Amino acid sequence: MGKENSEKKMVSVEDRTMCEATQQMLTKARRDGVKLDLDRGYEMKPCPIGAESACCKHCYMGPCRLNPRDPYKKVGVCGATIDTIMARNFGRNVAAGSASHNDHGRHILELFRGIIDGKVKDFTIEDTLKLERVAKSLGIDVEGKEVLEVAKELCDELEKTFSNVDGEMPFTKLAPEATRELWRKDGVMPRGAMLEIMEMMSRTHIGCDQDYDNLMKQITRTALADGWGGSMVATELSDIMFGTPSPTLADVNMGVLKEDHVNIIVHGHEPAMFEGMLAAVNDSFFIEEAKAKGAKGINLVGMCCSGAEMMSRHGVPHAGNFGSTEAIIVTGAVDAMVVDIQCIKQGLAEVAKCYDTHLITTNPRAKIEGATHVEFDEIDPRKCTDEILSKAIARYGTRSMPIEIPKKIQAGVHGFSHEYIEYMLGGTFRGSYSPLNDNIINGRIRGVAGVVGCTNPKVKQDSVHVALVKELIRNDVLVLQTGCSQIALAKAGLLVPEAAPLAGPGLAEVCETVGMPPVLGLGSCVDNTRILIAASAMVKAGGLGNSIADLPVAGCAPEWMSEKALAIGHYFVASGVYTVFGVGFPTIKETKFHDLMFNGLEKKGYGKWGMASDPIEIARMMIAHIDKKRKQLGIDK
Ligand code: CUV
Ligand code: SF4
Repeated sequence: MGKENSEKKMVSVEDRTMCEATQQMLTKARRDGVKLDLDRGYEMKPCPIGAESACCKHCYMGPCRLNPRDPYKKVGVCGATIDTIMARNFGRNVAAGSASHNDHGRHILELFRGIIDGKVKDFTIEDTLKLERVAKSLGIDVEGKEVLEVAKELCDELEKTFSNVDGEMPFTKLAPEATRELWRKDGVMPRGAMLEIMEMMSRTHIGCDQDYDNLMKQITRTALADGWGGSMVATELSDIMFGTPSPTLADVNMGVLKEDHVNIIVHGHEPAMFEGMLAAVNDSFFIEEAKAKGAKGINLVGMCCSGAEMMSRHGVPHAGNFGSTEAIIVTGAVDAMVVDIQCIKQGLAEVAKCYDTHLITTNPRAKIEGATHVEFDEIDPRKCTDEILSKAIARYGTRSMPIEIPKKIQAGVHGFSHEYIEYMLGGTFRGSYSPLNDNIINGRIRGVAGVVGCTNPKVKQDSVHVALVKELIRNDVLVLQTGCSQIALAKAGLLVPEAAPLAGPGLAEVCETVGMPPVLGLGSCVDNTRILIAASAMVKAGGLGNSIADLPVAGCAPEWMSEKALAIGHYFVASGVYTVFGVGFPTIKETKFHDLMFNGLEKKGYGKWGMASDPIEIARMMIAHIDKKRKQLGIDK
């Protein structure tokens, strides 16, 4: 009877995901009796009070639950109002998201210092031109200095991103002056990330900051300490160490797995371990080992954000986004899934066990019960990568499961760094402004949208991303992408110049002239900072106002799920961008805090939040905002 019930409730795989490869694997998993996140997500009934952030568990007088339908009727035991409770919850979400990116950025900085000190020998400074450019942009005098000298000064300067207790975070210098003036005037200029996150946590303790407007200031500062802080450090230093991406052809989707190869998937966020793996799989010793076991070779592919980063930099194939990480193990063809930090579902351990796949954690900050831990150390990367290769090759040799790899594969162009976008659309001045600004002013390009972020099993995987982006480009909005969203559109075949006819006539003309796709893939989540830098460059190129808030741009994370996404969303809002989230939003509409986020911030000169779940509705909201900005700029002919 229980079984009958659950079968009746089973939603068709086509309703869980629009990714055909993932559908195929979900069908197989159901047949095999293995439960995936895509089905768990459907079966979970989220707490309706928590979903709207109407509960607080910041002390043990509670937890206190307020009524989302009548939010001002009650207060918590301590007297906290709904606005205080929502602001504190949101603040702690943003603190966690900002902490994740800053921890990642600080780790990258440590690697950079290790190279400078000579302790790290397996990595190097790949892009010395970018090193100089970034150092100069922070006011470091590079004249007549050796590479290592400049690197050391840059490293010392960027250390302040994390450790400053006063002053202004280094990379905020890159923002337009008017935007920085606003931050200074309101007292939200970020100092050091560790300080901002600590202060966010302390101010949200019971009985501390209980004014939602004042809390918003620290929330804003904590978010800015992500976008103009740790995330930007991660992107810029990774480019300097591993190379700045330029357009690269890469294959995406589960068809990148090869039945007759040892398949190793790397999934996570930090590039160092993946770079180490890439070096190790080309070692002839292991290739011979693999051949001795009957394999044709070793196939290294990525997933999620580190996958997106490696695809951008080196054209490493990408097997799928967040919604497909459990599903791909169902192929039986994954000999090892190697992970580091963030967005790694604990459920992977169970699925890996069912399909005899090695799930290998590599980072001391992220172990998983039931997984094998092989720690990665930058000073001796081969110790870890060699052990992983041995395990994966041995598993190939003893494969006993039937293998089923979905034959889906899609080529696309990835790796549009902000430098490349500037070069491609702004390098040569034609009119009074850069060609990108010219094309916006003359209306061929109506505006620019960033469509980014996760997939979420609450909604049909990829479907909102794909429908939204198609609608935006159809309306001549150039789309910039990162993270799991970029992978969704890559699978849908839009990251190729041949997709230009799907764009409106103006954008299509620009794409055809330049030879670029209407949708540009910028990389991983930390690479959202490339959008901040590109937006700042648009302001500096002239003709489109004085601050980021003046630009005809908008952002969206249509299938978001993580606290990092909230931190990213809020740093875009705080930098001046209208940012729409899909799925749902942890606030109650009829409250003062919600009104501050969705209206009030814009009146103070920032961007603002928006929320809608239907992709066409989201597109309409973003385009309406772009049109409003065009009108304010007087370019709405
Ligand atoms: Ni960092 S944060 S699911 S991997 S985009 Fe993908 Fe991106 Fe969200 Fe996570
Ligand atoms: Fe309840 Fe206040 Fe304690 Fe929160 S801090 S749990 S609202 S008493």
